[in-house]
Amino acid sequence: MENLKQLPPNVLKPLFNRDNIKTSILHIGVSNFHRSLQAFYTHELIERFHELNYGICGVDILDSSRKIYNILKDQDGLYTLYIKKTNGVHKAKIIGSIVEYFFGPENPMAVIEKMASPDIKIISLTIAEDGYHLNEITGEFDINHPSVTEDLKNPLSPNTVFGYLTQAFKLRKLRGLSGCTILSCDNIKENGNTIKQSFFNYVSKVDPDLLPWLTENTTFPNTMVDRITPNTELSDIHTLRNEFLIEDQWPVVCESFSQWVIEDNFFDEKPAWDKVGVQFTKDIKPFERMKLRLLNAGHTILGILGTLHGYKTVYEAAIDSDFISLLHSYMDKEVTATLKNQDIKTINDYKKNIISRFQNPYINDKLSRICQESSAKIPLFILPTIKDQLKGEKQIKIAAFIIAAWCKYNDGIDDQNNPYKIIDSLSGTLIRNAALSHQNPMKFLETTTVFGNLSENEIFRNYYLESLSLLRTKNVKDCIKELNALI
Ligand code: CS2
Repeated sequence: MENLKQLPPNVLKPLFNRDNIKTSILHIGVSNFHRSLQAFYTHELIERFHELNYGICGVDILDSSRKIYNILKDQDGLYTLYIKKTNGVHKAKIIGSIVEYFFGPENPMAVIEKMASPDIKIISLTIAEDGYHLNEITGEFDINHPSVTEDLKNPLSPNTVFGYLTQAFKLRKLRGLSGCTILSCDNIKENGNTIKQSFFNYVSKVDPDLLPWLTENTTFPNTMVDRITPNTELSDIHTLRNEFLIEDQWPVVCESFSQWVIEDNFFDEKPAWDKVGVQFTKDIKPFERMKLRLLNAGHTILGILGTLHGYKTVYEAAIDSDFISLLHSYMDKEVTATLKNQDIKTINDYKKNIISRFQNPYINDKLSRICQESSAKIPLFILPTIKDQLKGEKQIKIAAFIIAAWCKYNDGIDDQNNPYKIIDSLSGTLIRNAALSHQNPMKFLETTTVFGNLSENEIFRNYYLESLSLLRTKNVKDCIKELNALI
């Protein structure tokens, strides 16, 4: 804190006294993304509107988060948001909204007590797709997941978010306190409904008597979250040190664009985030669909095709005119018709904006980040478009090509003959089925944990098989050119 005063004038410092801030938001999963979006908006609210009651208490519950916990503890919760505009204007802004920090593996009871505190009005979370323990196809909660079974054995020393929430709400109920809002900020479909489904499923197994109380005392707004936040590179740490004289062990880099839309369904009072640009809405679906099916799918497309070609960053793929022309066609011809209840001007502006965001030369967003956990992303970003198109206009040629390219991606070698690593919790299955697909091309599509029964659809199957055989004989760039000429 004291060090802030020594920073040069080109650094934006918090214009508020952090000692006066009370925490009423508890956030689980202090990821880069949390720090670039929710903590940023909350900082703005505190700074510009003196809302001193909305400080954030950060919580991490996984042992793998020990590093960020130690660093933020060391830095008094402060960190730099390094905002990089497309035009080369970069800002270094010190974010001061995280004023407390707890670490579950060190002291689970302290976390549970804090969650149960009546001061906490919102428990928000970014726990990533796999933190929900839901099967995308069956929609069922995975009660046999090792972390879940551990929790059932040791409820007072939980591993999962659901274990923590259960203990905290049991205490609230016992003490005659009220509940609060549970705000998922993960980039998944209907994140509020999803966390509710997982949590209630968990509670119905461990403590069914708590369910009626929870139903009365909690709400789960859905949210749409958007800000491209690449992994922090050592070079960012060095630049901040050299150009801004900031010693930050783990700054966060992001683009200047940001969007956070929240369903207006809070249990208690809500922070006036709308004063600083957050949108509250009755119906989140049109926003969410637009974002997942355009931006995230666009990323996945550049990620898979770009990696196959040998590119390393989103930027490289996004300035390749063949790639961008395919992406345009995908958005216009396959996705747009599926974006119900969203006006066409908003959709067109969004599409245009996406391309220029991808073309930001200063955001060193690695394709390896984008391709990580594709088995969780593709069912969210691309399969819903395919399903809707199969019910409607049946334009799925590019989507089928992408799925076929993903099969080839799982061979793990690019068109320059360089190997790359496949980081995916299903990597074993994906790699095996991709290998088998050299003899039996349907094999990969029959990975039902990802695709459900899509392989049974004849229209899709035919496009997919056609694409896969093309991809097996030509390099990806030529395939893209050929496809572009056809559509
Ligand atoms: C990316 C997202 O992980 C991915 O595949 O598409 O992390 C994306 O950068 C964010 O959702 C942007 O809001």
